[in-house]
Amino acid sequence: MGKVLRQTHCILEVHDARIPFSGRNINLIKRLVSNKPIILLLNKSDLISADLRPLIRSQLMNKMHEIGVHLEDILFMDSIAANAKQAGYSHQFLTTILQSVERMMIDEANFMNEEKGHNLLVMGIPNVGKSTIINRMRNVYLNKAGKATIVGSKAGVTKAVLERIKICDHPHKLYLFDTPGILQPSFENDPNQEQFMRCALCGTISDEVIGKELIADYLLYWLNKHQLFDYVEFLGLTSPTNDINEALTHAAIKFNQFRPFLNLETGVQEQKPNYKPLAEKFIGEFRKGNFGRLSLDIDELK
Ligand SMILES: Nc1nc2c(ncn2[C@@H]2O[C@H](COP(=O)(O)OP(=O)(O)OP(=O)(O)O)[C@@H](O)[C@H]2O)c(=O)[nH]1
Ligand SMILES: [Mg+2]
Repeated sequence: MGKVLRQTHCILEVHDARIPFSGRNINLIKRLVSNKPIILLLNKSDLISADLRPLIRSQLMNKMHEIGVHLEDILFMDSIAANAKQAGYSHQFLTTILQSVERMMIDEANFMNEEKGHNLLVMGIPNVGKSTIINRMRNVYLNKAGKATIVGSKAGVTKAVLERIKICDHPHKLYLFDTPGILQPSFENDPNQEQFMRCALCGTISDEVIGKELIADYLLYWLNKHQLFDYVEFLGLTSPTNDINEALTHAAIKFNQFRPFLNLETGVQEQKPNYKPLAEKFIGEFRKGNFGRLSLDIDELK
């Protein structure tokens, strides 16, 4: 990373737009990048309400300013939208990057070498869409189809710092380094571990680490707290509940998902709700955005 950082002219920090305040490892970023320009990309913004964007933007800018980190810009990306402009991959995005790099050039006169091109480094916690962004930039700005770097729905898909991936030729050559989710999510002032659970809900921490049932329990708590009751029908309930076991038991009936177990007292084979895949189904429904465009950090927005 150190070697890559020395050759980097601009950092693209990627984070999940559903959790703009949770899990960003800003102190580590601050230490690693020193004076390099940072552009924050809030990805997966298709999953939050567009109305919240200006508020999130201004609050984050202020927060970063307070801790002495200058952000060049904050951009909302929907990297899987079919239309490139709608996805956030406009000419303006490229211009923002080039302007940031140029400012760096003025600061460090001989730092740039036009022949070798400019290097960008994509950083962020796992599963926020770093590889997707690189592939999309290459696709839009270099007009290359296919994937140069691997994408996956689970945390930890990218395993090593890869080769430079070219993403643009004109007006300058731009290269990107993909990184694995090397930044661990960071939690400060998180006494109830809510930020931690929100990160888990967004898949930035492997589900296996926390356990799917526990993540489902937090999702149920969060939906109830915000009076969002679409889950009632989805889980086959008749009314809201705070009890995840009750919720998943109803879901077991609806989806006919039971597993056999031997009752040692009676010696009879019985059926039990198969909680794990049911919890996964419930979490999956949230992750697809089917309970609405939900901003998990909404209570922290003033
Ligand atoms: N809804 C939505 N999903 C996205 C978006 N961008 C990426 N994804 C999905 O998020 C998942 C993770 O994407 P990756 O690009 O592999 O994420 P990463 O940050 O490179 O992950 P690691 O390499 O594991 O750290 C994949 O299932 C993507 O399809 C987006 O803008 N919106
Ligand atoms: Mg990746």
